[in-house]
Amino acid sequence: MRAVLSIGSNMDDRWALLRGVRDEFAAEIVAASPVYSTPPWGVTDQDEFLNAVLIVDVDQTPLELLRRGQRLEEAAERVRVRRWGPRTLDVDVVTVSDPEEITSDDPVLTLPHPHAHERAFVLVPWLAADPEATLGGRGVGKLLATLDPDEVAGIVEVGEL
Ligand code: PH2
Ligand code: MG
Ligand code: MG
Repeated sequence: MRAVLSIGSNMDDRWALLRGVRDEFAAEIVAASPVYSTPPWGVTDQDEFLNAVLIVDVDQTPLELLRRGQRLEEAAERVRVRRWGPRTLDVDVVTVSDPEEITSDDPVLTLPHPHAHERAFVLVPWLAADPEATLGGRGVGKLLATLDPDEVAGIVEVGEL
């Protein structure tokens, strides 16, 4: 199956943490976005994030992929302090396709990610990794056009993953 992963960090060595995820999936990556500096979304009194998107082909179930991401979060000594708060590493499964996009209302792994469509820090990197990307049947470029232009403009490319 193919999956879109949104990865983010706003604590410790953010570049090394994101590159650790890239290394974990090295053999399975189909496309990777650049890295972006992004203002914190949701809880705004925290440091800027680095965000990127990886598109991977994995021979796993969605839940196995989620656990794999969570193991990377644990290895980064991620502590869940508060919802949407600071984190060393976040690995979110945005969509899974096999080959059609899978939907799931399982609270452990809701697919597609329930906030992806409204987050410029997910959609901008995703579109860079895959200009043809769709989410729930809608083009990611079209979804981006529905967001606040200031929010989109805040997503600034800062280098390669
Ligand atoms: N993740 C969150 C909450 N807010 N803001 C940015 N810019 N990037 C993130 O990855 C992020 C966030 C919850 O996972
Ligand atoms: Mg998240
Ligand atoms: Mg998460």
